[in-house]
Amino acid sequence: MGSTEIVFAHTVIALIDKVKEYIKYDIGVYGASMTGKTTLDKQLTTPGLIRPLGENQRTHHKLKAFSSKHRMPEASAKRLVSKGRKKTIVSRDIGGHEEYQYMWLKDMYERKIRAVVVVIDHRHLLDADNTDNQVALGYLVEALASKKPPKALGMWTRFRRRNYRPEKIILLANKADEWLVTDEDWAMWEHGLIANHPIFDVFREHLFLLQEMRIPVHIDAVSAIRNFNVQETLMKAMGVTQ
Ligand SMILES: Nc1nc2c(ncn2[C@@H]2O[C@H](COP(=O)(O)OP(=O)(O)O)[C@@H](O)[C@H]2O)c(=O)[nH]1
Ligand SMILES: [Mg+2]
Repeated sequence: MGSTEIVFAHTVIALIDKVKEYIKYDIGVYGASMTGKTTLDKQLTTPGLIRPLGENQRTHHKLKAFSSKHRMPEASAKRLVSKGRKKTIVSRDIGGHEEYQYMWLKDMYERKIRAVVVVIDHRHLLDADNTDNQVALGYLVEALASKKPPKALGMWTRFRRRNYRPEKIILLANKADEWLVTDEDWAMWEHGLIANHPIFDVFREHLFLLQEMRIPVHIDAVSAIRNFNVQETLMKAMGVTQ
């Protein structure tokens, strides 16, 4: 190849990379109430300092007129940047209360999302009787294991999505500023061994199930409010960065 051709080839490769940045990657963000989904949504939309959200700022959805179904919040595009790479993702902020759980599945199947992001926090470490996080992950894993699209979709969409399933699960243990504190914790994280942290112990059974269903799981610690490791984890899990 002559030097002009090499320059040309490089330009084409750079152009393809640029186009790829704008190809939208659909993700679904689900998890129990108060784990930090809305904070994460805001952090991904506009990185910065996010006002702590109080108990009266829970995410809620109105019922549709003359229906028992809730109105879906709009999906929005976000630009992620990590290690000099960029990617556009699309997600929407759905509430974590039990009455909204069916909307997680509806969103997942309707938009055919590629990655399911499950947001958990450390509440089960603070109170061993609290199972909010386990219930949330369990709900999603069991729905995927059943291999049946949810009833809320309607016959036609259910038929069209009969073979759909997400490519991967990204388990984000949020509020790392509160639970990733000891030197030992940090050493684990730095060595890439965070999946061994006790915060994930209660999820092992469901994580084994996902592995057996051949759905890869990416696990990491983040802090949505501090913007710690959020974009890095998502970009790595999507395979954009190493
Ligand atoms: N310490 C800490 N608190 C957080 C973090 N992310 C969210 N929160 C707080 O957790 C609470 C619930 O957050 P929110 O985003 O509303 O959770 P959602 O119910 O899952 O949408 C709020 O008080 C947030 O300020 C974090 O990374 N660290
Ligand atoms: Mg919320």
